[in-house]
Amino acid sequence: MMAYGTKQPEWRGEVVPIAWSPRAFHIKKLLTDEECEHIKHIARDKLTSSDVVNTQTGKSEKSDVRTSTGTFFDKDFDEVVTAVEERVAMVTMLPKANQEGLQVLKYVDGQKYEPHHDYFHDDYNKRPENGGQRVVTVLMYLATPEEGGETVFPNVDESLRVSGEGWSDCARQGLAHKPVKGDALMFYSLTPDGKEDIHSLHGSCPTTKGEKWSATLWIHVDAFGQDASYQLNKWKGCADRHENCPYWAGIGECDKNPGYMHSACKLSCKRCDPAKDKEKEAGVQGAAAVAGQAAAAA
Ligand SMILES: O=C(O)CCC(=O)C(=O)O
Repeated sequence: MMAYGTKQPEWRGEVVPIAWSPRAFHIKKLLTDEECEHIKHIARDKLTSSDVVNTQTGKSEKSDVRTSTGTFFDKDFDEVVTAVEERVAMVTMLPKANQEGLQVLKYVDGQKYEPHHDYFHDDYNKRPENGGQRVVTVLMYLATPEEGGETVFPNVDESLRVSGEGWSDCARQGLAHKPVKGDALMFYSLTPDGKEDIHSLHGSCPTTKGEKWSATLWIHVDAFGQDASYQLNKWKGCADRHENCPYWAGIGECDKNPGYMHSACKLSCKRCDPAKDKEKEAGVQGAAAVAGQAAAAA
């Protein structure tokens, strides 16, 4: 059990390991009752039927594998959403810039989400401007359903399967976790050495009585969306944007991990020429000076 009580006095929850394959943790009391109610309130009028990502094209589309309704929020949508995003950054020890916007889902009357991986199978969604691959998911429960709605991991060792009364048939197909309002489930889509973890296959069992509400934050290996554009633009020239680039390049990462390295470590991977960059910059400044003189003369 990990407690953050002494280092993070503002948060009194706990992180309890559930399994190591997949790497999954139960986060107790991540959200307050008021935060759960607030997020449901702002989501309620925006819910539409949920889409899935086509693994071939990377585009969103409707599908029978996911029958819930849901909606997305921009980052920092309001004070409560910002507070939740910051708490998740603290607990996962990954920057808020690497998070996607919050997704809220509602399941009733047997609605479910068939098992799937959260990591991307296509190149488009894991391009550097998108923060690369998803590394971890934090699934926050905003309500406690009366029956069903467990999050299930079917691709696990037999010994991890749940059994007995109190679990739905679907949950008994694997390692399962019951949604409890305010708690969260955190699991990694990548193994510690950065490979896609097939054991992170997971789904939502049918919610057969009551309502299940969840709020998901997917966290990437690098900055996502606007945060990524900002960082990439900041380093548009022939430069590295991480201090470890020379080291990574030295151990062969430019060839092993070109998707990230060729964009983030352009200089160390020799993907550009700093001398040409300087010439280009001088050219732009020279042109600006000439334009300035012309304007002054006019
Ligand atoms: O709601 C759940 O338990 C699962 C949700 C899920 O799998 C997802 O949003 O990727």
